[in-house]
Amino acid sequence: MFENYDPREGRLLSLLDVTGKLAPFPPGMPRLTDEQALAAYKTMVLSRQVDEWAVSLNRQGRMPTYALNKGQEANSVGALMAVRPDDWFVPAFRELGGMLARGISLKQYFLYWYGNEWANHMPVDTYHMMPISVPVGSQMLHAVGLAWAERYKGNDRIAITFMGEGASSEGEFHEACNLAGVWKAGVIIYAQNNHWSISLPWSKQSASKTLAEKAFAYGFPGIRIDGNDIFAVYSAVKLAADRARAGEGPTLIEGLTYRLGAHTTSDDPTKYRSDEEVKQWEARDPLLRLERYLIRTKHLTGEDVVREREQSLASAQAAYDEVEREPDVVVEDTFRYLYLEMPEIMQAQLERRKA
Ligand SMILES: Cc1ncc(C[n+]2csc(CCOP(=O)(O)OP(=O)(O)O)c2C)c(N)n1
Repeated sequence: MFENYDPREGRLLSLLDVTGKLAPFPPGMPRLTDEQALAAYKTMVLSRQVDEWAVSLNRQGRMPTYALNKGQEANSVGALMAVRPDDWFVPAFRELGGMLARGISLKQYFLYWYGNEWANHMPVDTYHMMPISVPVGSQMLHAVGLAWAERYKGNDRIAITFMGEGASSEGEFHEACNLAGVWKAGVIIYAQNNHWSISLPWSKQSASKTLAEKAFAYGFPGIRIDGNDIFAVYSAVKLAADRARAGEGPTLIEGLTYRLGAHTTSDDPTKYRSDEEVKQWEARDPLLRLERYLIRTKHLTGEDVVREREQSLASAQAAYDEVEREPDVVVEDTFRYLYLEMPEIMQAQLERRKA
């Protein structure tokens, strides 16, 4: 199937247009059902409301720096719905929707951005998720290792990892792709190409036309998809997951998307990108596209939309209030859990911090 969408020939998988109309599915293409689409919509609304509330909390002085997901929701929500709940989920830091699809609570998510180390104490056998990874690029290698380990143990579990397009400039991206190809690891590397690495555009990250085409040099397929189209995301990831589970190896998926908000609450994107560009992408908002589809197919009414937004905002507010009632964040916790035994250099840092 991937041969039909070779990025080197300028092909792109897109199924849902901006008016919410779904194209006929090519034979054999897995399809997100309408029931799943409605569930995805609810998760995306929640993700959007959480994001907007987080920015508001930051402006109120109640939330430290926060990384926004707004506009990118379809990528991780669609992807997580296309893998099994026990497949490894190895995120970067812009996969709130995927975390919600995996069943992570809002409180757990907010604890992380509040700076509480307990956010990373997640029962691994329940969520099969690695902690959020802020060091750009480091997580892809973990995913390849996990996928390979599962194969070694004779299991059919696979791994899916996320990255931004800027992370392809890191050495770890090369190392992860190279090993994944050599080992035929059951891994899906999902790059959310939101066009900007903070203020740096793709044209300054790479001379390659597409990110997806880099996969071919490592000996596995790469595909470019409309990352603001949840149907395309689901189909591509399901195909890649089936491939990985069958022992056929990795896939690199480049989801074309856009972060409609700032890089983080500390960033001002008006300094480096134009209003026209933002407007163009607002018209391709993944949430509105799905909403139009669900209204068109009578799975959703205008009243449902308002109710869903209100309930999601109320959940976000309640979850953060709960986080603020937790005992104070302990500085030592930041140091305590990285290594089984704290190396000397970290001990010295901790002493300095305490002083
Ligand atoms: C190794 C490393 N270098 C630099 C940073 C600072 N930093 C945080 S996000 C970011 C840009 C990442 O861009 P991209 O990979 O495209 O992901 P996006 O933020 O667009 O989702 C940078 C440089 C970091 N966190 N880690």
